Amino acid sequence: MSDAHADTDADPVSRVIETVARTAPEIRGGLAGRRRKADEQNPSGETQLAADVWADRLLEERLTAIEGVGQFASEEREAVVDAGEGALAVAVDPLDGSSNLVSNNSMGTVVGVYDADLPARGRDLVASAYVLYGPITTMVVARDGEVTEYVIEGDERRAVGEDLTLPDDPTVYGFGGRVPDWTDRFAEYAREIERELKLRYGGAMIGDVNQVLTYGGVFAYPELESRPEGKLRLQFEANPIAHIVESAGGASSNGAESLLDADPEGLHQRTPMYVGNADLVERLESAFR
Ligand code: AHM
Ligand code: MG
Repeated sequence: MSDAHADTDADPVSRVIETVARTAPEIRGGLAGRRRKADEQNPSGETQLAADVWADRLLEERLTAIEGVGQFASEEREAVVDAGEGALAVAVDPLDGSSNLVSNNSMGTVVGVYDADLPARGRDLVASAYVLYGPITTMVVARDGEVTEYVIEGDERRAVGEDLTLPDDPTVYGFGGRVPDWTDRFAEYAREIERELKLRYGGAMIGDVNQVLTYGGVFAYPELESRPEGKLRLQFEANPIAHIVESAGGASSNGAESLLDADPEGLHQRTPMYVGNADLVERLESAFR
């Protein structure tokens, strides 16, 4: 990788980011042949695709080899993997939105680098990133309060947007779950938002969040009647995305407080998730109060 070859001396956080960037084209390159179901379920009880299992193994092998990484955990495996000595814990969703692989739509890889043992609070994140496998492969990284977007082409990673912030004038929203399953208080909020913004929902959190980062707006996978805890997982999905969105000047919430302040109860714990422009997230919280 052009900016990663010198990475033997890089700090471990940079090495994690570089390793994910280097692995992304490989993950992408192997998707075409891995659209079938994998006769297994992940710890959240969802059917895995061959691609989920494969991306998980690639990332595990490479990220656990990094000096300074002591723990590795993934949405696709039950327990935390002991990676030896090291203060950092890396949590990944190897292929977010992988059901989109069947219909050939966007997907992503999500990474959270925590300076604490897992499960950890979002405030313990020292960096977070996602890769978006869209028409092109991009990577968004949050570190030290700054968000950078890169284009990944072959073994090159080129910064295309520095110090990204959410546009002030939001235009898009994307809400998951079936409308009849929404709680009354969320449905009421959604009705207001629908009048102001336009719907952009693709079924992969990373694709939908990237639209919010690009155009401004709000993404939610809300509390549901059938599942008050929502669908997305705190360690692998909600925390890293909240960290990125907050670093870009936006806000996050679980309905009551910033996702980054939520105390983790378990590795695969789910949480309702609301992220986007600060005023839109504040309106959600005040509607819920
Ligand atoms: P996954 O990580 O198992 O792919 O699940 C997460 C995905 C998110 O990307 C997306 O926001 C959500 O599940 C969509 O769920 P649904 O298909 O139920 O609308
Ligand atoms: Mg996911």
